Amino acid sequence: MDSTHIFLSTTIPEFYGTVVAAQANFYRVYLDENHEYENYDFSSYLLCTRRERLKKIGQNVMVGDRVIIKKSSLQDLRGLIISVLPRKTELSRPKVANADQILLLFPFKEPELEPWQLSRFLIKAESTLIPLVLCLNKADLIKPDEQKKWKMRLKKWGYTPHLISILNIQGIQELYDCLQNKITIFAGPSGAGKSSLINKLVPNIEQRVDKVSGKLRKGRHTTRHVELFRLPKGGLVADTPGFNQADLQCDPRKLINYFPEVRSQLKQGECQFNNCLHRSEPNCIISKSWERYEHYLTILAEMLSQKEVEQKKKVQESTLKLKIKAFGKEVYEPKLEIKKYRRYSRQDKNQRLREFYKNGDLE
Ligand SMILES: Nc1nc2c(ncn2[C@@H]2O[C@H](COP(=O)(O)OP(=O)(O)O)[C@@H](O)[C@H]2O)c(=O)[nH]1
Ligand SMILES: [Mg+2]
Ligand SMILES: [Zn+2]
Repeated sequence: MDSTHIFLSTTIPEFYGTVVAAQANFYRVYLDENHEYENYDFSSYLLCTRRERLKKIGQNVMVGDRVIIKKSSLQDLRGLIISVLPRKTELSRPKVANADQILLLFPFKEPELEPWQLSRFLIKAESTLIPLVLCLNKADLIKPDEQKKWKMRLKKWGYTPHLISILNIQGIQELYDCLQNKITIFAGPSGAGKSSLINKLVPNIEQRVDKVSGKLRKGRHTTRHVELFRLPKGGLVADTPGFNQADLQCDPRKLINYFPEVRSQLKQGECQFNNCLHRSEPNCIISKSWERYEHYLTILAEMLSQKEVEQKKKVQESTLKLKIKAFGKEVYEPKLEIKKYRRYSRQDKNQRLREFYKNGDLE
């Protein structure tokens, strides 16, 4: 080892960075700029592993995590993740930490904008409690007055959507501004234009764009791994293969909170019953005359029957035990079947041996 190397390795401080991709035990990390190192090229990514101690304490590293990195030399494009900073938010599907907002992208046409499907995606996104940006794409395929009608309608739903066309570059700059210096997760049905939008916003990447084809005119999912892409002027975006409206799941009592058009009513008072589901209970403060009230009732019924099925399962599957993990997270874990899996402790073994000799029997 030459003297400059020793000099560097003892003086290189820790760097801060963001994990943009993860695969097996390797992490791609993008470092924050550090003005002490004027000549260092902060545009390149580091390939990192995580410190052994993090594994031992069960600290996982997620895409989106803010991390502290140790490097052995300034030039080396590798690094070691020595700690993970506390997360602001955590999404499970896709597994992303610190998302600032979800951008829900829907097309006006191809496939046709469908209120019920849009509503489900909106509720799913709202249930994450991460701020939501609604964006309607392919504005080139419908007339301006139709666009306006949708805008008015969605205003009544509590949203101010961005109307864009990736094809005509309509509304892209305004959208770009709202993505700056934030981590944004793109969600929406396949065929909406998520990959096309990422291609437009991030230079030099070629996300596969699905051909809208087949009888259903639905694009296929081609995006698999979650990866954050850097916007030229700051900010990170990711596509989401896993964000699906079909797996909507929430506490029936919380469902009403995911409808912004009535959320304010909840702040103005209280229903007579604190477990009110806002159907036909007496002295309920939620009005019944809003367009999506039907959606609310249908999804509520779905959530209630889901809950019922779950509760039945819980009773039946007494082979599961409930474990309360960090932050009060409830996790069901299988009880180990004693005969098959449980290892006997040494004390147990000795006891069994003693009994074996005492009884003189052979198993
Ligand atoms: N007419 C029109 N087509 C678009 C627009 N944006 C995307 N598309 C098309 O919509 C299809 C699906 O796009 P893609 O980006 O793969 O959608 P994803 O499934 O959400 O990733 C492709 O054929 C795109 O060329 C647009 O603004 N206008
Ligand atoms: Mg795609
Ligand atoms: Zn009520």
